[in-house]
Amino acid sequence: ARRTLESDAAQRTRRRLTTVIGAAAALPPAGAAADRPQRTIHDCGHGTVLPGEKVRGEGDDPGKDATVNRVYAGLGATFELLLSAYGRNSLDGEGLPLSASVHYDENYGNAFWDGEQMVFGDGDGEIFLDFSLPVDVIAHELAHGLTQYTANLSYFGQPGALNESMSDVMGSLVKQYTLDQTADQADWLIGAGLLAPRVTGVALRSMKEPGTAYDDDVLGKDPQPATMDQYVRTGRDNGGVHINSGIPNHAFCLLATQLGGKAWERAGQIWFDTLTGGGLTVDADFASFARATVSAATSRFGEGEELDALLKAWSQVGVPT
Ligand code: ASN
Ligand code: ZN
Repeated sequence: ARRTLESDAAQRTRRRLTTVIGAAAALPPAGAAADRPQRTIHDCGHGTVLPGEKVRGEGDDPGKDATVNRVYAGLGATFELLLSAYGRNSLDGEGLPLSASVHYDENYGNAFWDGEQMVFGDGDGEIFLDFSLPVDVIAHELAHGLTQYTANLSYFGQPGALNESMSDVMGSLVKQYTLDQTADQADWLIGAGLLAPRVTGVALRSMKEPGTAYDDDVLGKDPQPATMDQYVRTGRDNGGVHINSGIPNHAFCLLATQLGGKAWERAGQIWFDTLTGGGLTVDADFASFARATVSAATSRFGEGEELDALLKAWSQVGVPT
């Protein structure tokens, strides 16, 4: 029974908080369950009615559908990174249940967050395969929920590209976390394994070398810039949200590889603090985001190698701090 009780340290902390600020309620009750994900996966059966039929709930054994099982695991991996690395209990910080639907529509070549849940298409098999295949794509969609509950960056122009980039950063971090990779070992690709064999390319995007993920007759060439001098001014794609995200993506990759080690620990912490710390407005542009990362890094790590690497990374992509 001892195991189910609070540790001595937790009891000491509780007594101290209770006596000092009368805040016993700030700690979970003795013996409370650890934060756990609350996942539900639905099957749209190739229709477009959401969420579709529930096919797997939290704690259910894996079924026969590999897509369902991959999405369930991907939601779990994302929940786990948020909790273990950043101490956040789900997207809203309060244990929000995670809902996803698979087999959306016929040959649907995308995945998305609809404001309440994730949705995954199977692809057409000609250009795109099943969107549940890359764990970073699953985490990307989930991270749109995290952004919605925090900085709530608007989905157009530079704030939109920052919204997109935050999802790519979290996507890549979840992949690196599940593979236990260092920044040097990571491929920094988003959507590796998603392109059908006939497509000339390796992924949807590259954070290490934006603009090089594919060059194909049907898809065209990866349009992402790596630096501000290549910034794309366009009205398409909500003002280039999936295009100019290459610039903050590249800054993050430069920072993480310069620091070395596990990218979610220091570089990821700075980005997480920036997103959740209240220092961003919904219409933040690249420069104001960069300044917010500087303030987050300084609060978290002081004026050391993290700050030096951060300033260098923004300078390399041409964003002023
Ligand atoms: N897969 C895309 C994304 O999450 C869907 C979209 O354009 N919103 O960014
Ligand atoms: Zn996105």
